Amino acid sequence: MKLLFYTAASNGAAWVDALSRAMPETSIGTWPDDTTTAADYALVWKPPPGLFAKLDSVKAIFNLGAGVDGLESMPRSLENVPLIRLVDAGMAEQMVEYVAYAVLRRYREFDVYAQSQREGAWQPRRRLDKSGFRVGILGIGSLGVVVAAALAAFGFPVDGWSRSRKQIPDVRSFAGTAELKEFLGRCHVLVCMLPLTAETRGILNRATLSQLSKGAYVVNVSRGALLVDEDLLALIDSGALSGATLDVFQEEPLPPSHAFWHHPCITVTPHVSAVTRIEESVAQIAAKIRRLEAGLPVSGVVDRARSY
Ligand code: OXD
Repeated sequence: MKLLFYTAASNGAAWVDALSRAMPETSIGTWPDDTTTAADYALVWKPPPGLFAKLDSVKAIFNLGAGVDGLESMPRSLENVPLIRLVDAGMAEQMVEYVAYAVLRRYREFDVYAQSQREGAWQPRRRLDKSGFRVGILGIGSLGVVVAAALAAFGFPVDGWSRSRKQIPDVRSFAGTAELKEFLGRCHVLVCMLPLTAETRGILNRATLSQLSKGAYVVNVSRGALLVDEDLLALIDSGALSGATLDVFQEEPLPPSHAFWHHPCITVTPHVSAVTRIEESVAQIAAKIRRLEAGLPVSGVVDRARSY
């Protein structure tokens, strides 16, 4: 069996090494150096358009991450080739850590205490009413469900919004455009975990962010292009929102001149909320290739009409 491998990231050698150990019977060609024989499966992360010409005979394309927006330029001729994304592969645990930290930091007002410390002021504050501190997860997919459950276990009231209604214990599910306004109006913290698609691009804009509760906080761990940066900045500066923790940006690395870097109410991290773990991911892909070869179904197949 032959695999064709490409990643736009700098850790390609570690992937190829892990793949060779997990699938010793397989030969691995890397784009663009070694593409002589037609591959059975392609494993890609943000491939250049030229690579797609090599994929028309593959049995499936594996995306080396959860979000498939890096494959937007895939030609229609490949739309019947199954596209399979990573499912969890160690990412859910990291997402829980990141989001729980951001929510608890806001809820327990650590930034206010940090300011008091800088002023040398001993200023205890009344604990915020947790039952009124509602967290909304915008995008309740395989990672969103785990994050919602973790926040509910901390005792936060949690709502989730998705295209179709979900049944999740302790989480109220809102669905579709008709229920977005009500969902937003209840959020004290909005956690964005939506996939980036033509429908969700720019969904966090002045109109939608203005519907959040007064002084709400925004956490974006999904894709930078979901957010209209200037609308977020304007709403924070006007006091309508209290701040944001942002892990993803329209341009990455975030350009040095971007206002997010130095804004006192914005925390910036460099797209690290849930990084792909190579060993877990390779084990998942190898197991799925074995199932596909045996004619069995696999999870994580992207619905091309929905783009996730
Ligand atoms: C992913 C990512 O989509 O790392 O997996 O952003």
